[in-house]
Amino acid sequence: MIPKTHPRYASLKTRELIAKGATKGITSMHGLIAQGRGEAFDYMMGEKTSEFAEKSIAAAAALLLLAKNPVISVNGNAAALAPKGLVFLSKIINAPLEVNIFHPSKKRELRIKVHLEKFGAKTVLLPDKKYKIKYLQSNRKYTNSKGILKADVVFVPLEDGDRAEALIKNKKKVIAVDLNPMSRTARKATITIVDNITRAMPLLIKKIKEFKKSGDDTSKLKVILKSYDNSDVIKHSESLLSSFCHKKS
Ligand code: PTJ
Repeated sequence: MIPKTHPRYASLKTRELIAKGATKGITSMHGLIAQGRGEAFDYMMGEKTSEFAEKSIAAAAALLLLAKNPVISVNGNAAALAPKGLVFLSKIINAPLEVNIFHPSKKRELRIKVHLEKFGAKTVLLPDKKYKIKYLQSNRKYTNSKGILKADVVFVPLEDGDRAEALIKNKKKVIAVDLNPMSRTARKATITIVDNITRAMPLLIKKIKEFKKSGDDTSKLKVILKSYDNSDVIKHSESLLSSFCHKKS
């Protein structure tokens, strides 16, 4: 058991979730390495949500509420770290969850689906080899015709490489959650939330609830989106990283 007084309590609890995910066969072994990389960036950014991440979260909430066919893409890491939040998000914006994994495994896809259903998910779509998105070679190209294939906005929490770019080329808007502001995903996404998924999910849900409660009309949400500049968020997140390096030298 990790004592709550441990200075790295939150980080160690997150590690525990990923390790459990791997033991249950939800998260791939590679997912443990991805988590380690994320932890390093999180450490350098002070393990808290920056004001720039908060801006991205507000813009993401606006975009999800304005979307006609939003879809939440789930991989092995996201399923282990934030199942409750992902399921809740799918309910409040009325969007399906779609399993989409990089390291191919039919068994793992099914396990992720069952895992999300245990957390109350109503619709969990699985990729279908009949439907592919263009400009992508990896296993991530397979989609569901009721999900990512027809989506206008795809929520993509923590993943590798080139799918964000491919989704954009397929005329979709992409919301990424990625602790590495230098990653291809972070740079190519429409909106990049540079934050740990474990912190970003509750904040995103809170923002969506806030917008819904205040009855914000679409024009107000559109203003939020119009004034949002993703390259500025990336720039400031990188500055945060470099200021950490300067502090230590
Ligand atoms: O389940 P699969 O097969 O789809 O595989 C999923 C992983 C994550 C293993 C796969 O997509 C992968 O290899 O990803 P990468 O290339 O390691 O990229 C993951 C990105 O997520 C990196 O930029 C990490 O910094 C970032 N990251 C890791 N943990 C977190 C994170 N971002 C937000 N919150 C985290 N907890």
